[in-house]
Amino acid sequence: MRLFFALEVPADLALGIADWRARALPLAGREVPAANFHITLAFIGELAEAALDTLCREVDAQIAARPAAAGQLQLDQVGYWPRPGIFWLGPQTWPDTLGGLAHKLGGLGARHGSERRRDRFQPHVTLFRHCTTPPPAPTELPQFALPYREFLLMESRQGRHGVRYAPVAGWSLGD
Ligand code: 3AM
Repeated sequence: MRLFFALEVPADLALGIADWRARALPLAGREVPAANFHITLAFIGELAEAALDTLCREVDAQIAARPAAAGQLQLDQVGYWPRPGIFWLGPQTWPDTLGGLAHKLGGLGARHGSERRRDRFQPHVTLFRHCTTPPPAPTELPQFALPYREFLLMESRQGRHGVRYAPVAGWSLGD
């Protein structure tokens, strides 16, 4: 199973973001379908199905030891990372608790063999992949509120019509 931890983008917000993308940005690279919008907290990579229970119990234990808080992100900036060729939408600031959660989940992933990320955590929704040049600034600035009360363990499945993400487990965040 190919897994990652993520915050879900609710369907109505995803449609709003896709509408804004169509209005405010030229087509750049490959458009990510609105149904696939998410905010990755930590990438786990390939995990044997037999190890899934262990991973979930480790997350339970982490959350019990240090509960992470629910919150809200203001998705108000866009960015471009030339190396993966990704154009994204994300917040300029975010709660330390969210960065802490991403760090903890990344640590659990590392225990299961995934590479620890070395770059700074920047929450983001990938809008376009395979961009070879930086897209121009949006003609309309983004301003989307993304409330989050839980995070999910997602499975990435390659289908005939592209990649699809399916939730495998979820954890509520405290107040
Ligand atoms: O949230 P985004 O779209 O930026 O790029 C992949 C996607 O991130 C990333 O995990 C998310 C779900 O697929 N990803 C894929 N392979 C990766 C890897 N080897 C990776 N992130 C880190 N290392």
